[in-house]
Amino acid sequence: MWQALAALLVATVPFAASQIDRTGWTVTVDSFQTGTNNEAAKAIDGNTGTIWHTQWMPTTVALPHTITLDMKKSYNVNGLTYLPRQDGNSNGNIGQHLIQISLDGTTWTTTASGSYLDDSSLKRTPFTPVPARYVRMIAQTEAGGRGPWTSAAEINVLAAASYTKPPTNLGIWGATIDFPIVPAAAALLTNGKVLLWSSHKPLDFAGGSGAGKTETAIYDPATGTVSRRTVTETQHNMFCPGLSLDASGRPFVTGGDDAAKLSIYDGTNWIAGPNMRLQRGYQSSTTLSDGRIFVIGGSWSGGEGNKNGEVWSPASNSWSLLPGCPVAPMLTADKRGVYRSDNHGWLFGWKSGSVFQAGPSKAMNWYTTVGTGGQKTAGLRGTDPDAMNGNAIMYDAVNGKILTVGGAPNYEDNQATGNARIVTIGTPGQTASVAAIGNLARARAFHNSVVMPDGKVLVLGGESYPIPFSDNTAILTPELFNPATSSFTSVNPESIPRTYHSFALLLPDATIISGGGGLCGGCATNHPNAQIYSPAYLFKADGTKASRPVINSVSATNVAVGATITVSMNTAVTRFSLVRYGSATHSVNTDQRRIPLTPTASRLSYTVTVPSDPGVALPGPWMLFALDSAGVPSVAKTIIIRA
Ligand SMILES: [Cu+2]
Repeated sequence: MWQALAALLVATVPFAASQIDRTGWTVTVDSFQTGTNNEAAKAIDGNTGTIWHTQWMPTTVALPHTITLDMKKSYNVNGLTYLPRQDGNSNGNIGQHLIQISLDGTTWTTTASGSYLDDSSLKRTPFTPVPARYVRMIAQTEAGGRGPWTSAAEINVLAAASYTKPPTNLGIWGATIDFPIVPAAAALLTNGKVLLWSSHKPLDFAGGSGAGKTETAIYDPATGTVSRRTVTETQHNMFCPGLSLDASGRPFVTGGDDAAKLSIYDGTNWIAGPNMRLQRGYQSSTTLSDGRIFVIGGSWSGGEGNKNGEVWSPASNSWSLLPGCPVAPMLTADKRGVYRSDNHGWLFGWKSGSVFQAGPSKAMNWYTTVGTGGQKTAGLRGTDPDAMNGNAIMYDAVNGKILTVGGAPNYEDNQATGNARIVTIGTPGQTASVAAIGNLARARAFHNSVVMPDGKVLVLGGESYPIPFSDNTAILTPELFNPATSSFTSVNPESIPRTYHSFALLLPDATIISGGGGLCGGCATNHPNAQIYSPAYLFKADGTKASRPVINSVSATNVAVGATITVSMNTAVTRFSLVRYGSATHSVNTDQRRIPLTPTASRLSYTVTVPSDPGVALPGPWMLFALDSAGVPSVAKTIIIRA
């Protein structure tokens, strides 16, 4: 990572299209201070020393405040930059906001929302290209909560190279969501919100070992609001951690920059757990069939080598080393040695307390966590090379089906692979069966993959030549895996690179959030934002929104494995699925997995049965989706499954 900092000095910013010349524009605002040279035009005068400021005397004017730019003709636009005041005063820095565009000044479309960091740095909000004559910012809060003011030194609009209306049958990227941090890690919470965090700093990782704090944010999809919180309670810099959702859905964060620590978030409070036995960073963890959590690897932090397995037990809230779970069989042959070769394991908690390790090493392994642990080879992943920073996704847990996709032999500075394999597992300890399928059209590493309610898997972002903190070979076009054909199709591109330190997660409304990337201070590759993708299944053939089946009620939301759940629908559906809540950091998401369910029906009342093996239906929170005959999914009901 340290050596990679040199590379960012020459990195380019793909979205940094040119600023549109503001000559002749007019600007209108809801409020400005008279008599102090703070009129609206100061936001587009090219002078960073002058500011637009809303009225503060003799009385203040309440938020929200709006500034509207009339560019006098239509442009294809794909972003806005906001420079807060540069005079050392923070009053009026914009926090929560909306960015909207219009062709006629009457009908407005939101292209971005979210919250900016409360500092004087330039705020860049890229968004999906769109034609617009008018652009407006609505400031909903003052970033520091100091008063009801809004101020701006400069606002610029960025021109897109081109604009093509994206076809809905390839899914649609929604408005950009701005965050006050670069989210390098994320987890879906059982309250429907998304927890995000960076390091001890909002936009930078450097110098964080021992910092004892983490910058976090929470995004609420229901309201669009983004809140920020500095977490000091657990004295843990959670940058580059291991991450799992425990049996009750709590993000369980191990190691990283503060390499022995354990922090658990219960949705309200951060709780310090016992230190791990070994110090780790870039380890992986997975929740087990009995609700314990297994951790292995992690030489990026806390010393190099021999990062063998250990397990946390919720019953005793303590860690135990597992001497029978050596890390050696799962090392890659990385040119940087063990510092990189034990990173980011592809772990799956499975039957009878076992763990299946599908990669990134070309060797696959079984671990057992019973007693003092055990390890057994599971064979090679076909002819696949080591695939660091690739993905493995269990898209059908009932049949033990795992898609592996992408990655690179070395952590950085080498060509990624586009290889894809279907790995099938069954009884723990048995050699896995491996089938090669058609490659990705675009080789990539540092990407993320998300399993969807219908069993398809969206592969997003990444770089074809992985270099941390670089977007030079960023891949903007996601590819959609169809398990029925074992093939990939390209969908509408993202507008923002999602490479190193990015994340993606399925949301309960069956959309996918893709965000983050960077966390390198003043670099050009910081992406403190996300976008939400609405897959094609949410649209009709004519491009209008599909009408979605609605789960009126479920007979239980907290069930044991093997339980039956009766689901009352508003309309006929043909299938159901359970998708476990996800967590994501550094291209690893050991939490998500999908269980297809075949219902029995009595009119609009459907009965589904949760698998009886807790290694398949891993304990924790799951999203229950109903799908109609056209494949349109409902919004999910959350079901907690107990071992
Ligand atoms: Cu990292």
